Amino acid sequence: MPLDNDTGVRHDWTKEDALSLFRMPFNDLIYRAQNAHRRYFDANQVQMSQLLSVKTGGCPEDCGYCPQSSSHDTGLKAEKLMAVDDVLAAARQAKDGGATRYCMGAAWRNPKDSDLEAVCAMIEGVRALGLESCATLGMLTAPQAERLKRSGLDYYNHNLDTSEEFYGQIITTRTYQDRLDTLDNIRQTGIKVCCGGIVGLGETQDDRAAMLVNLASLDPHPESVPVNMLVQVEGTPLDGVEDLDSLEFVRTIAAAKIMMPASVIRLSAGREQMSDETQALCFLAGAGSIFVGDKLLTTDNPEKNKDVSLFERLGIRQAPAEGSAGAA
Ligand code: SAM
Ligand code: DTB
Ligand code: SF4
Repeated sequence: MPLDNDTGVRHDWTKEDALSLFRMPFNDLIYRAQNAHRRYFDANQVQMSQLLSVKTGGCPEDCGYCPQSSSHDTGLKAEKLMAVDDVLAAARQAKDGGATRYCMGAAWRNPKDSDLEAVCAMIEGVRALGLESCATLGMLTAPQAERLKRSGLDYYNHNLDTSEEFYGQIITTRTYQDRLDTLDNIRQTGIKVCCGGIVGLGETQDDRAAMLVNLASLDPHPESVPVNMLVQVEGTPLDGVEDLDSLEFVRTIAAAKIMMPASVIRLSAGREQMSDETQALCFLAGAGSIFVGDKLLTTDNPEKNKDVSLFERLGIRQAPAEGSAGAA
């Protein structure tokens, strides 16, 4: 495996390199990941973001994991885009609850230009509250990304989700290349990139390694890398798939941290189903951010008192806004 350069930040990871990380003895892997984390971050701080689904359900994409796809019968009621004032009232509550970033998600294939204007008003309002802003609205054209930048958007979330090889078994309505094109459109504007994936879909370790290689090939690395554990939802094709071993999930976080040390790795969906001990191992492996609040987009997330207790028992403090060490 090539030696780290001065910064530890590399864009030339191969799948073999990544697989050898996954296959390291667990203690060695975690030790290396924790060291990588400490080069760039305070290891006892975790950043807190809060999500809101501003446009729920009825999505024309067929992502096999997602309760919001109109291809799956999950009983979720499709809703219209929320009113700006309602979003800002919820954002104010999130700020009072301690979140430093507010992430607005819409179940769209791509936004219509008219909808984008309303989302831009939400972004301006969120920033006026003193929160960082993040949006995830599906595919974007270059002019749409520029419009979001003008509204002051700090981060855009758009995931690669899995390996290119496994991708076609999970999503058929848009291609891997579509995703890379959107990511490029975002990067060009200067909006920070939040891009990661989802594990526990029935993919192999090879797929997890390949996904991380693709993420680490983005140059610069995404500033924020969400690692989602599948939340199984009845009615989706992936409901009932075999659970991923929680230690393999921790290994995925650790490998992501070693491969993208200056990026914030986000312990994302799936915390409600995780033990405190698994979450603690994720922080040890270099996860520097979580979603707080009782809900993610449509599924449950741990209640505030559980997170407060976990942070207290681990001596973890909340990271101030702009926890990222910047683009690498
Ligand atoms: N519609 C937009 C898109 O797909 O880009 C934005 C929202 S989508 C819900 C954002 C990400 O959430 C997906 O890329 C996927 O990684 C994650 N996600 C969706 N459903 C999930 C589930 N059931 N469990 C875990 N993560 C999930
Ligand atoms: C991401 O990677 N995970 C978040 C955020 N980006 C938008 C969403 C998780 C969604 C989990 C399923 C749900 O609640 O609907
Ligand atoms: Fe739609 Fe996003 Fe869900 Fe895919 S993940 S079905 S694009 S909301």
